[in-house]
Amino acid sequence: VTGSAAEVAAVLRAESTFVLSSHARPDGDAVGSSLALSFALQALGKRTTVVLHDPVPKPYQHLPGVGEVVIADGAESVPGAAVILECGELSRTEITGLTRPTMVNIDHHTGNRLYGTVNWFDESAAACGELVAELIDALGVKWTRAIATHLYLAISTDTGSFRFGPVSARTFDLCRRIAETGVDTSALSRDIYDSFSIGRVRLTGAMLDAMTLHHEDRFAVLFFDDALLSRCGAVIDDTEGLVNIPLGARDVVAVALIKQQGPDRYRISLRSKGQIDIRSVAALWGGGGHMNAAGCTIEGSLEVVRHTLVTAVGSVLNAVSDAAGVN
Ligand SMILES: [Mn+2]
Repeated sequence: VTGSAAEVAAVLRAESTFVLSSHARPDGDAVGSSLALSFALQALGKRTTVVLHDPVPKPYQHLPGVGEVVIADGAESVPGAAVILECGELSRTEITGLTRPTMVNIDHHTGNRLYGTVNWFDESAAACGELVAELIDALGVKWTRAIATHLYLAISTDTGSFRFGPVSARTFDLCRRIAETGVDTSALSRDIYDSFSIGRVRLTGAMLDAMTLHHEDRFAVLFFDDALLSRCGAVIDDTEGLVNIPLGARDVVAVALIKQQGPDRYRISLRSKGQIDIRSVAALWGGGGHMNAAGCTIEGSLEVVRHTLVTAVGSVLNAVSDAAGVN
């Protein structure tokens, strides 16, 4: 752990205007952490602007404050101290103009580069939203329903509904307090998880139909490209979270989702269960993330990319089997 909620709170109290940002292609933790903190700073009478590189995913668009999020490539025209949430390095924002005299970095990703003028990094947090919750307490701001809604979005999505990552007593204590604000967490969960398009449902079927299995069904590989998206009537937003589906099979302990980004260029999302360190696979190609969720970009033909991934994941699976004393 680097830094603390108290240290960050002292820095934030001294400023009056803020630009908050998070990573490109924002997920629930990026959106929830940014907006929860934005509402808390506003409660202290401060001016805030949330700037993201890409639109908020559709299932979260009706949540409070999302309509005021600025989508832009640059934040030069937005005044104030910068607060960067949920980014291992500043470049993950894909936004220029965020380097400021006061730049706060709050994150839980292993390998955070500590690029802020103030850094608070804690990889024991199940979501960046857990750190934001502590920070809001340190700022002395009462949790409103809007704040609690965004904290729940962050925590629920980053843990896959409390199934993975370092879910702890802290996680559930925060959720107890979220429920106490009057947020209807089951209605919110239906909004978050059951509001997909029919294109998404069709795409799920097509991708699973073409799924390949390797290493005695322990490793599943999914693939999509623009042609498959359009054939299913789906858009890129519809692919969020699909990488987790094969983990629903008892035998599957690791998944790669290969997304074609251009000729011979593929974005890889990786997931794993338990002690399978999938981040070590992403790191082979300069990627990053967490032990059970990581990503990287690989160049080459699809068949070569698939083959190298199968080999790399095989080594990780064997290492875990060896450590467990089985073959
Ligand atoms: Mn996160």
